[in-house]
Order: sequence, then C-alpha cells, then structure tokens
Amino acid sequence: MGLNDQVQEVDALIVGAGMGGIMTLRRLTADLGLDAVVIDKAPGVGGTWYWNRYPGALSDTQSFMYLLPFEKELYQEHVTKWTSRYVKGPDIRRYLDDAVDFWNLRDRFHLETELRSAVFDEQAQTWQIHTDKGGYRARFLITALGLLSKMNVPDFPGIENFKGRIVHTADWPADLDMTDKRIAVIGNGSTGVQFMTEAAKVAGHLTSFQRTPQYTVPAGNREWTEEELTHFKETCEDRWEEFSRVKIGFGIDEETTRTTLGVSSEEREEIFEWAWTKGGNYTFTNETFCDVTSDREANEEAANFIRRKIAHIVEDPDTARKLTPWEPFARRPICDSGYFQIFNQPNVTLVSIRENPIKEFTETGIVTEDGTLHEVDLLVLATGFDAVDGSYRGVDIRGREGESLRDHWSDAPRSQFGITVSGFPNMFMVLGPNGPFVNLPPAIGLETNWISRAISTIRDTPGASIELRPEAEEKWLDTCLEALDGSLFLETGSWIFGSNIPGKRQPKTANFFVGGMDKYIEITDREADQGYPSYQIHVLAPV
Ligand code: FAD
Ligand code: NA7
Repeated sequence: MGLNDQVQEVDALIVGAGMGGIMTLRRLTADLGLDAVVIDKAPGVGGTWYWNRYPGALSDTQSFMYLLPFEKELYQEHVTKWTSRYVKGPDIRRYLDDAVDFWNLRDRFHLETELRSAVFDEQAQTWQIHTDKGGYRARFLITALGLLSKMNVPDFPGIENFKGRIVHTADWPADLDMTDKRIAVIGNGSTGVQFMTEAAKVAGHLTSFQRTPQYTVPAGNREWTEEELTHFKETCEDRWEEFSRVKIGFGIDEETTRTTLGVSSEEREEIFEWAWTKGGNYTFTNETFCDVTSDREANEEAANFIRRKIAHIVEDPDTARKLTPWEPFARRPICDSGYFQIFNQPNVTLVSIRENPIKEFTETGIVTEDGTLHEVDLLVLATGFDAVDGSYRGVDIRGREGESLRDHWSDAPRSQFGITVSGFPNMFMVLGPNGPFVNLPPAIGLETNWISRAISTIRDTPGASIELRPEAEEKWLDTCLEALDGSLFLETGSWIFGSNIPGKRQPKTANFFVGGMDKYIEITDREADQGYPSYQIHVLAPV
C-alpha cells in the first residue's frame, strides 16, 4: 500500500488552518471531545496571515476585535500584547501559532496537505477524503477554506515575456528585498494601498498601474494607552455580549441615528473631519452618520469629502484626478497610513491603465498604449482573490447521490447561514457563501459555536447525520438577496459579489447576509433553540 492509499479514521476532518480551522478544532476537541484533525496545504498555521506576508500587511479591524472570541483566558493573555490600534500581519500569525500551543493542539495539524476531493459515502454516512498525502475517513467534514484565500492571478497577455520577478501579495516570499528596486504594482485595493505605502519608503521607483481608483481614509493607527488596554482586558465578556446588539462588530460606536443630510453642511463637514482625524474605515462609514453606506445622497456627500481631501493632499493635479474615485463609496471600506501622500514623492508614479492600458510586457518591463516602456525589476500583483466560493470551486466535493458542490452552486453559491448546504450531510463550512458581512473573528466564533452545537445533537447517535432541507437553503438565499435590495454595494466592481473576476458574478449571487450581526445571531440561535427545524436527521439502520 502506497502512502497515498493510507486512510486515517477520525471523527472530524477540518480543512484550513486559519482562524476558522483553529477555532473549529478548539470547539470540537474542548466542547465535544472529538478526535479531530486539521489539514492545510500551507506549511504553517495562520491561513490569511500565513500567506499574506507582504510588507505593510495590517488588520484594519482594531486589535481588541481581531482576536478569537469566546475564549477569555487566551483573549486576556493576548489583548494587552497588541499595544497599537491595528495589528501587523506577523503579530497575528504569531498569535494564531501561540493559540495552537496554548490549547495543546499542535499534533492535530497535518500541514502541507491539500484537499483534493471529499465524497459522502451514503452507506457508511461518512466522508471519504482524498488529499495529496493520503486519505481520511471522517464522520464530519468542516471546511474552513477561507473567503479571501484563493489568489486572483489575472491572465495578462504576454506576461511570460517579462524576465523580472513576479510576486502575488498573498504568496510573498521570505527572501525578497525591495530596496532600490524598480517596482510595478497592479492592484490598489486594501492590499495594494497597504503595500504601496510601505514599499514607497524603500523602492528605487514605484509605479502603480491602477485600473479603478478607490476611496481610502486614514487608519489613525496609534499606541493604545495603558487604561485602554486594561479596559479591553477587563471587558471582553461584555464585548461578546454586545455582538447580539450590533450590526458589524468592528468595535466602533454603531449607535448613531444621525442622518447625513439631517445636519447643516458645516456640521456635516465637521463630523467627517472628526472621523478623518480620528481615523478608521468603519469610523468614517458608520460612526459619522447612520446612512453613509445605504443612502445614495449621503454616500455622495461622504465620497465628495474624500475627493476634496485627495485634491488637497496630492500636489500634481493630474495625478490627483486619476486617484479620484467616481463610483459610489460602496466597496468594503479601506484605510491607509499615508497612501495619497506617497504620490508626492519623486520615486512614485501613477499610471491609469483605464486611460493608458498596458499594451505588452517585454523582458524588462511594461509598455503602455502611449508607447512608454516602464522598466521594472519586480512586478507585484496585488490583484486580490477569487473570493468567497473561489477556494471551493477547485476541490471536488460530492454530497448525496454524488452531486458535486460545483453543480449545486451552478447558478449561485448557496447555503444556510454560510454554514450548511442541502444535500451535503454532516458537512459544515466556516465563512462559507451567504454568511454574515461583519468583522470576521466574531463571525468565526459564532459559526464555530453553532457548528459545535449542531454536531452535539447527533454525536452520541452512531450513524446519524444532519442535513439541511433544500427549501431552507432557498429561503436563506432569498433572505440574503432581500437584505441586499437597493444596496449601493451592488454597483461597484468588488470581490464582494465576485465582480472582480471576469464572468464570475451570477445573477442570484448574494455571497453575504448584510442584515447585520444582531439579526444573524437571532436567526441562527432560533434555529438551534427550536431543535433545527430546517434540518433532517438521518439515522443509519443497524445491520
Ligand atoms: P483563511 O485564513 O483564509 O484560511 C484558509 C486556509 O485554508 C488557508 O490556510 C488555505 O491554505 C487553506 N486551504 C484552502 N483550500 C485548501 C485546500 N484545498 N486544501 C488544504 N488547505 C486549503 N478580516 C477582518 O475581519 N478584519 C481584517 O482586518 C482583515 N484583514 C485582512 C487582511 C488581508 C490582507 C486579507 C487577505 C484578509 C483580511 N481579512 C480581514 C479577512 C481574513 O481572511 C479573515 O479575517 C480570517 O483570517 C479568515 O480566516 P479563515 O480561517 O476563515 O480563512
Ligand atoms: P481587492 O480589493 O479585490 O483589490 C484588487 C485590486 O486589483 C483592485 O485594485 C483591482 O482593480 C485590481 N485588479 C484585479 N484584477 C486586475 C486586472 N486584471 N487588471 C488590473 N487590475 C486588476 O483585493 P485586496 O487584496 O486589495 O483586498 C481584498 C480584501 O482583503 C479587502 O477587502 C480586505 O478585506 C482584505 P479593480 O478595482 O477591479 O479595477
């Protein structure tokens, strides 16, 4: 028998060693005592934070809200170590590594192991899982593949001619020294903005090849005071309790009922200025007024404020013009640590590839339509992800009667709560399609608690499986679509709906439940409290 034929029996196989996989493992071992294993194709744990090692990688959730929730001891141990408002990528990676040791789970991680297929065996009511390293048989399959984990590497015609180095920000090599290099960056989303702001400090020359300008506001990163850190430590449980009363859970004040047009123009300017000075993407969108992301006129007021700031900061008027967004201010909001300012540096250039497209790649660089050859040593693709369902599409997952997940999602990715899919018994996703659009660590905490509780109902019944009813899946998709009705977010080309990948977006796609964390908790708790009415429990007859 070859290595690849070996089959390991476990109660639960978890795929993905990011926050979601780690938290699932913790729940299933500590709460349910299951024999569970996590596989990941990465050589280390951390998921997003294992892969995204580009210079400048930073959370844009405030540090006290970017920790695994519902784990008081671990939370209190770490929250005071993160002394600034946002956390650097390497610190998050270290924290997740520490969490694994803190709970003594290290030997349950099988790394450098890629999921190839998972097939539900109806006779045995178990999942047969194939990886590049061998097989597993598991009663429960939990996929925590990440919603921003499959890289988007666009097919730029002729790129193979380029002889310099090409790197995607989500696969950043340890040995890369950017000092004095001529760097070209394609992509100016959250990642591109963070990366360019950092790279501009050391690059010989940095050229941003920008397709769509984006709104970004100052991050307002700063050191926390001792009092603030003590407060975060002492109030962690209140914070978790707060999730059921808030919409997005980024640790900001979400209480305002003030409308943008309900105040005078002077007052509006003052409030936006206050948010700009304080910093923070969600401070700007959600602490200022209650309608910035939902009302078109309000949104335009916020957009205009940022446009005026760009004109004020960027010295060259033509560069300022190119950096000025025209879309509604309705992608996932982003923040920066001096992004617009870098375009005043002599070593930074902006090329609008909307106005002056890339014509070809040569051995030494990029030629634009105007005939300019931009000589480049390093090409950085900050081109984002095939998000949400992207990492599921490359794996062959088959449920009841051999139906593949890809086919099941042929007209739209669908699930209930972002967790379960009809026809796929005893399979649970963490942050799957149509989960909540919120700060993600609390969502991971809520979903993994829910998964653990659902599994607990059948754990002690041999051969039992729990499976979502098809009508419940349709209903949840409709709930997600209804919550989106009239949303300005639908009008931008972002990853939220898959519009960033040519041809991907399907008409019925919701991808997220935007009705708020409070509502999500109410609905998911009700489902569990009522004994899972949307689910069927099958019990295998004894032989
Ligand atoms: P991931 O961390 O993406 O982990 C998924 C894992 O699954 C990966 O390690 C991957 O290798 C593995 N995997 C996938 N497919 C397979 C396969 N077939 N076989 C084996 N292994 C597989 N969210 C916020 O809420 N706030 C933030 O500030 C924030 N900042 C971010 C910054 C960046 C640069 C990025 C990219 C994302 C950010 N996010 C942020 C989103 C972030 O992804 C989540 O916060 C969280 O880390 C997701 O954890 P996860 O475990 O669900 O997925
Ligand atoms: P994003 O936000 O999807 O940004 C990707 C960027 O790459 C964006 O500027 C895109 O331009 C650009 N892009 C993508 N494909 C191309 C092609 N083919 N040509 C030119 N430019 C392209 O990804 P990020 O990694 O920045 O952020 C993802 C999330 O991670 C973020 O929301 C945070 O939650 C963390 P476009 O705007 O599509 O014209």
